[in-house]
Amino acid sequence: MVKVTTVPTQPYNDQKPGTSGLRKRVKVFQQRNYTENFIQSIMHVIEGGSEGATLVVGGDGRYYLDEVMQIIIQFSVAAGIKKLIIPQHGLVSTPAGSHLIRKYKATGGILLTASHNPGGPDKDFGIKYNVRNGGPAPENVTNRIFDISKSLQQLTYAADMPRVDYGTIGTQTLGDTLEIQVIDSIDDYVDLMKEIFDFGAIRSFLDKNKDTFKVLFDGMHGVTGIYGERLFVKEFGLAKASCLMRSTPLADFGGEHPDPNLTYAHELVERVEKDQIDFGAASDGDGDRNMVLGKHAFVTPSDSVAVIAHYALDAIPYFRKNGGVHGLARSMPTSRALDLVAQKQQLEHFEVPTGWKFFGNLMDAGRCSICGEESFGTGSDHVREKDGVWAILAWLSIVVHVNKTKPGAGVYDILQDHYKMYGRNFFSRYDYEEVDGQKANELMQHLRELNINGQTFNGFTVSEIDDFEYKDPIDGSVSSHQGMRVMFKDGSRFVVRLSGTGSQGATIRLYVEKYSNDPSEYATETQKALEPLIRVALDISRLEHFTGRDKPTVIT
Ligand code: VG1
Ligand code: CO
Repeated sequence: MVKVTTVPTQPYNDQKPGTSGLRKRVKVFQQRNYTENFIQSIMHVIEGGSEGATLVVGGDGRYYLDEVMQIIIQFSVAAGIKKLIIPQHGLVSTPAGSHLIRKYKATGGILLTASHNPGGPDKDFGIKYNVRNGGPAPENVTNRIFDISKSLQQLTYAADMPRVDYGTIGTQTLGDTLEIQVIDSIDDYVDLMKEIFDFGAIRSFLDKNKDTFKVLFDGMHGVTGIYGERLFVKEFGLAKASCLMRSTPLADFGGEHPDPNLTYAHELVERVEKDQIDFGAASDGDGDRNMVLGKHAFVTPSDSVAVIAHYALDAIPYFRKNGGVHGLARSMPTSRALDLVAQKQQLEHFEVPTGWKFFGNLMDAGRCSICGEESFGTGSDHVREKDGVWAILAWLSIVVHVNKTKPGAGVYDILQDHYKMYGRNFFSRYDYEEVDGQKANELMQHLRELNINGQTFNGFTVSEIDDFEYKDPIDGSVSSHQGMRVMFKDGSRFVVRLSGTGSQGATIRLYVEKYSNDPSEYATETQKALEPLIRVALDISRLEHFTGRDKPTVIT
């Protein structure tokens, strides 16, 4: 017998979802009723009301997952939810979760992840609400969640319910109406990938070149290990011992940052060079980010989305099946390499604020097929989240495609060919983590007040400064203050914005971009190519003065 009770609660005032859900230290979520309040607030914003709704619930397997799964079940019973679809053991990547919401026509989903942030009792947890289209809730919904949370007075839930097991596939009923369906979490996603890519071609390429083309996938002890194993070992026939590393999901990600970049995936980076790996790839804790490497080659995410867009129609069957590529989009700080592909292919393209939620409307309207962010996020309209495994399979498909006419071509050659066609957009991001919040705001204020149009710094003449504002072309909603952009006459630019995903202090992100169509520069190392511009950016922003930092925490 399930007993529902209503108890008083005290609201918290800091439950504002950031760029992608509410992310805080586990200790914060463990405060009295903290998690309960937030889940209750979500129950109040479910489209069409919680009664009769279907939700997909799962996460990246990080510490505290089970406690929150149980809380969600307790509130679902009380809120009259009709059905919860739970991937076995509650494990699901963010893009696979997005797919489940779409495939099973659920009302929405609750994804339990703090993405690439570390996990464990002293690290981070996160709760994200996704809506019917499978994408992160748009700002009008997250704002409502926040408003409700600030004045919440009571909680209605099945407080004393015994723990519900979701380790076994099957269906159970709780209370009068709640059906809990535990499903295989990998099948649906792998089926989707099979519809998108030519698995036969990938498998036969890897088989034919098994002595010369080496693949290594780094799951970073996040959730994608389970998909990686199914794909690379079972579907593509590679040997587990040689093609996978860190593929077991762990609650603390092995104590590391599950963030696929040159800093945190250094073990993969080293192995790619040492073991002469032709194709190295990694994904983050919740599987929406990706990094692709080759021998002597690192694909910057900004280039990645441009290269994928360039080859999409020829190398990825999905786009042919869907009548072509219908528009491209990137987040504002992402380099403009993608714009050049859009111009060449005469495709509509969009520049949106940072955060995947801004792509959803464009995709739903059929105006964006492929999009990306500089933060190792790449994806398409097959789901409404960025998709790390998808991006990795897209690159593998491009390698297979290019090898038809250029046997032996690898990631390095594909990049150099791209630069020859379009020129190269050098791009780098400097992150300053855990900076004092007030100092970070002072820095932004300083940038807003700058009056330096026409002035020249170290050879770079300022042409325009603005605070990026986006008007959604579909629903007309406006998002302001999305980052300060300083543009120069030669087309270079830098951008400064504050992170919306950090859980401690403020993180300042500085993005720097410079275009070159001088072939003698295409092989130049990024930091070297950007050095003069970075100095100008630090000079104009007075970053060192405001933060007291003489170097960033992470460079990507
Ligand atoms: C960061 C990235 C942004 C990304 C977001 C969520 O946000 O810059 O591009 O969409 O993380 O990615 P911010 O506000 O910290 O810059 V994930 O993989 O953490 O869900
Ligand atoms: Co992520």
